[in-house]
Amino acid sequence: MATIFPSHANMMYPPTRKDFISLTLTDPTCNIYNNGKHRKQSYWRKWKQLSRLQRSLILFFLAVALVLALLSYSRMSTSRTGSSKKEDWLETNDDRLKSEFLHGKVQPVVGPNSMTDKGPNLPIFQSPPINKKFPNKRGPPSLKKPANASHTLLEKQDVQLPGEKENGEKEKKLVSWRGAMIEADQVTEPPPSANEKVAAVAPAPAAFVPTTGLPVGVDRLEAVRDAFRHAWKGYKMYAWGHDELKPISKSFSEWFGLGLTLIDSLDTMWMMDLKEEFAEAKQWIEKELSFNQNVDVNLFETTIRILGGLLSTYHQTGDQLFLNKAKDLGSRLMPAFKTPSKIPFSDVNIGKGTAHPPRWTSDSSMAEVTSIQLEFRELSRLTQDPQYKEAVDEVMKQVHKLPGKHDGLIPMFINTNSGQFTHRGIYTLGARADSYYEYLLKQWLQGGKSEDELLEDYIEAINGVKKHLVRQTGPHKWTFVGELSHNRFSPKMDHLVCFLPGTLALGAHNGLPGDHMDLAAQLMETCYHMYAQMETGLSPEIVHFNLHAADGHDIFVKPADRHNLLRPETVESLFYMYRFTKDPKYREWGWEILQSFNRYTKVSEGGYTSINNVRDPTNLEPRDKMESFFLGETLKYLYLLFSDDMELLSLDKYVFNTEAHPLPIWPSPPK
Ligand code: DMJ
Repeated sequence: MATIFPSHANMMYPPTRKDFISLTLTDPTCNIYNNGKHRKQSYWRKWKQLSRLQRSLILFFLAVALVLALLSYSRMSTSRTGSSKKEDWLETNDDRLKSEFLHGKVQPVVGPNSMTDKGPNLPIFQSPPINKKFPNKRGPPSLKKPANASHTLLEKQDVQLPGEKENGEKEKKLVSWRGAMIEADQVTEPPPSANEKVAAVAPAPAAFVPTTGLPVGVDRLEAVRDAFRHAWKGYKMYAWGHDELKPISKSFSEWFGLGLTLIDSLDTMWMMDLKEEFAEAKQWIEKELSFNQNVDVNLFETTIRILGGLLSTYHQTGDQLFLNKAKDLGSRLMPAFKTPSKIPFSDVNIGKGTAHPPRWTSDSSMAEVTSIQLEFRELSRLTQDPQYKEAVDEVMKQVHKLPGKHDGLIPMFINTNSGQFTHRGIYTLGARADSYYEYLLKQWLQGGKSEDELLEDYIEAINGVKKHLVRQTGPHKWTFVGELSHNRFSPKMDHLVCFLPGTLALGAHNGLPGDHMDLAAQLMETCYHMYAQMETGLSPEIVHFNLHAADGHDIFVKPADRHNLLRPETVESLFYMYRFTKDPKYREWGWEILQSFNRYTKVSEGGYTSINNVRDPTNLEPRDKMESFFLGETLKYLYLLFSDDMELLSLDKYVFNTEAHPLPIWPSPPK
C-alpha cells in the first residue's frame, strides 16, 4: 500500500489527526498504518478521532462535490434538448450572447423547417399542479375529423359544440351577425359515460400534424369559434366578471378589477355571432360594471382594452349602453393629462380622479402615451366633446417636434415634468415603443389621411427602421428588425415586433411606397419562422438572430425568453397580409399556429394558458394565465384571417386599435 500511496511513508505513529485527514482523502481503503502493519478501524471511530475543524472540512468538501455533481447532471440533461453543438452556431457577432451561451444561458433552435426536428411528441403538462388524467385524445377536433364528423371526447366534454345550447340541445339555425340565417353545423357525438372524467389539465398529447396532412373540408372558421367558446367557458366558470382567468388553478387574477377579459372579448363575440355569450356579457356590463371605484388603472391598457372595446362594440351593435360606459370611463381617465408637460402619467385612480407616474420614476413609456389617440379622438367625435381629442393630439404635436429622435426612431421613455425624451440611445420596435409607429399610420388613416405630420413621422420612422434596424440572418437570409443600443446593433427581436408586417402592408395598401410591402412580406416570413422553428410550433417572447454564420441556426432563444403569452402580433399581420395579397400561405401559417395553441396551451376544462417553455413539448411549464388579448385579439385575427367575407370589418372602413378593436375611418375632411 505504501508504494501505492507513497505519501503515507511520511506518517508518524500513532498517526496524527492530520495524517488521518490526508489518508482519508487519498486512500480509498481508509487503512491506517500501525508499526508497519495495517490496522483496520471502523469509520465511526476514525471519524470520532477527528477534530471539529477536520470534520467540518470533510463535510464541506463532500457538500461541494455533491453540488458539482448535481450541477453537471442538470447541464447534461439540458443539453439533451438541443441537437446542436455549440460550435455549429457560435459565429454570432454578439459577444454577450456568445458568452451567455457558453455559460448555458442561451439555446439555439433546432434545424430549419424540419418537422422531424420538432422533438418528441409526448404528452404535455407532465407535472400539472392538479389531478390529471390524459384521455387518449389527440389535437383539436378539426385536426382529426372533417366538419361533419363527431368531436373527440375531450372536446365534447369541454366545449359547447357549434349549434348546440348549454344543455346539449341542438339549435337548428344560427343568426349571423348581420342578421342572416345560416345553417348550423351538423355535429353529433355520443355523450361521455358518467364515470369518465375529463383531465383537469390535459392539453392533447398529439403528434405534430403538418397542415398538408389535414383532412379536406375542415371548417377553420368553426375551429376558431370552438377555440373562443372553450376560452370563454373557462372564463365564465372560474373568472366571471374578473380581469383574467387562471385556467389551471381554476381561479382568476385582478389587474384593475374591471372585468377586463369580458370587455376585451365583446366585439369578438359579436363578430363570431356568439349571441348567447354576448347577451350574458352585456347583462354583466349593464348590472355590475361600475367605474366609480377607488382603483389605480394603467392609462394605456385601460384605454386600448376597455375604452377601445366599448367604443368598438358600440359601433358594431349601435347599443347606447356601450357608448355611455365609454364616456364615463373616458372622463375618469382625463386626470392623467394634468401634468406639467401635458404628457400623461401612466396611472390614474378612476374613483378619486388623481393620477401619478409609477413609484420609481416620473417617466412614461413612449408606446403608452402615443397609443391612446385613436380611442380618445373617436370618443370626442362621438360625444362632440373636444377635450379628449385635444389632450391626445397635444401629445403627438409635442413628440413630432421633440429633439432626440434618430432618423425618426424614438427613445423608449418621456419625462412627464420636462416633456423630454429620457433613456436616450436605445431604439427598438419592441416593448415600450412598438405601437407609437403603429398609431402614426393609423391616426393618419382614421382622420381621413389629412394630418400630414403623422404621415411624415411615419415615413421617416420606417426609413429609420430600414437604415438602422433591418438586417438579414447569415444562414437563410431571413429579414428581421433588431435593436440599437448606444450605436451598437443587437440582433434581438421581441415577438411584439411582429405587428410591423401588418402595419407596413396597411400603409402600402393606402398608397405608401411599394417597398414597404416587400419588407412586410419578408418580415412576415421571419415571424412565421419564429413559430415554425420551435418544438411546440409556438413563438417565444424574444429571439436572437445569427448574423454572420453562413450555415447553422438562424434563431437562438435564451431560457428566460422561452415563454409564450398567447400574443396576437403574428396572426394579426397574417390577417393583413392575406387581405391584401390573397396568398393562401398566410392562411396555412395561421392554421398551423392555431393548432399549436390548441395542442399546447388548451386546458381541458376551459381556457387556454400562457406557457413558460416553447422549446420543450414535454415540459411546457404552464403559467396559469389567459391574457385578455387572447380573446380580444388573437382569436379575432384568426377568425378574420379565415373568413372569406372581405367586407367583414373592411380595412377601408375600419382601423383596428392596437388591441384589435375596430374603429371607423372618418370621412375625409373637405379640402
Ligand atoms: C396587447 O395589449 C396590445 O396588442 C399591445 O399593443 C401590445 N401588447 C398586447 C398583445 O401582445
